[in-house]
Amino acid sequence: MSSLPETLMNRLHDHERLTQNEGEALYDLDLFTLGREADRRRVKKHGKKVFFNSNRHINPTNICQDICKFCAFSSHRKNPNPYAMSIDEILEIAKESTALGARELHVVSAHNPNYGYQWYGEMFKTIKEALPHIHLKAMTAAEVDFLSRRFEKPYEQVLEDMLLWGVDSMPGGGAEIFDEEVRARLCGGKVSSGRWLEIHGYWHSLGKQSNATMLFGHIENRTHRIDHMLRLRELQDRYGGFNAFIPLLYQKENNFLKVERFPTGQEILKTLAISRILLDNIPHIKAYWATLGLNLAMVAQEFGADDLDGTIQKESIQSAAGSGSGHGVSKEELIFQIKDAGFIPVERDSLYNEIQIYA
Ligand code: V47
Repeated sequence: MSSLPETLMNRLHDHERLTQNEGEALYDLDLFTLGREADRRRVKKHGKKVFFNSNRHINPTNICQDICKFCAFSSHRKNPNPYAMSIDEILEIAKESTALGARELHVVSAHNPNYGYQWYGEMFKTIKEALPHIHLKAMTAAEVDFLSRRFEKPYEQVLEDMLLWGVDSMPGGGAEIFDEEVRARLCGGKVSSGRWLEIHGYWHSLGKQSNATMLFGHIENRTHRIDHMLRLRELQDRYGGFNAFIPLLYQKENNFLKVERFPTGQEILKTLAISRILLDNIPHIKAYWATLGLNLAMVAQEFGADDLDGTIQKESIQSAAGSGSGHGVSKEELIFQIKDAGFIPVERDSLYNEIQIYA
């Protein structure tokens, strides 16, 4: 049973664009009604397809000049183990990963003041020269902002240099929660919300694509989540460059953020479903299995999500905070899970071109 005013129910059924207040009110719907609305939109866009890719995360360093309270990856965490890879080490990992089937390298670093600006260029160019077919999804807007400030270059120049270095698309990290007050408590000093959005907007204006994340389940509330989604919807109306929205569920171990209550499975599924409903202009909703766990990520496919991310091979950021994603998952397992849940597995590339449908 729903408990929403009739006018809002009608607007929801008619797929009209909902406002901040209406978005917040969606949480009052029972899970199945909300899920059905999200699923209608998902089926209209993607039928029964569930997308995944063959990828590998590489995190060249965990030495960071910023201190984000939720972060367990940085060497400021409770159990420090600072490292900084050389370009040769990164290349070795890149080669191993492609030998294991990765088509995409997701390269994200902490904000290490010891790497020079040209180091980034050399690193990406070295990978691209050795492995020209690999897709480089690299550099969050937080890193772009860090390089821009550290080396006193406009962020536009950093983004244009990334094109020259061979970066193909940008990941959605560093968005956290856009609300300025919550952000100041979580990660004051890092890229501001406005700058995060400007950086993605400029990247899109260059004809390139990216993703957008939202870190949830910590000190934010529903109002902040809806505000976050609507800021993304507004930017997407201008350039259309976001491929996927990725709600990242907060992992609580080994960091300095004090959180007392964690979201229920219902709240998590509602948040994903609402994102599918509100973000009518972002094609894909990713239920990132590394933070949700594979089981809930599969259930989320019934609640608006259509993507799981990928095989990952190795993951350091969420696993440092307690997720079970450190060693990735095999492609065969993803295919089995997707089929077993009654969906159609589709291996995609990084820009959602379909590579193989496992009917
Ligand atoms: O921005 C850090 C998050 C993000 C924690 O674009 C945490 O396809 C949960 O952005 N609990 C980086 N999350 C990862 C990221 C990402 C991941 C997968 C796919 C894509 C994509 C992007 O990890 C950070 C931050 O929000 N994070 N600590 C934590 N304790």
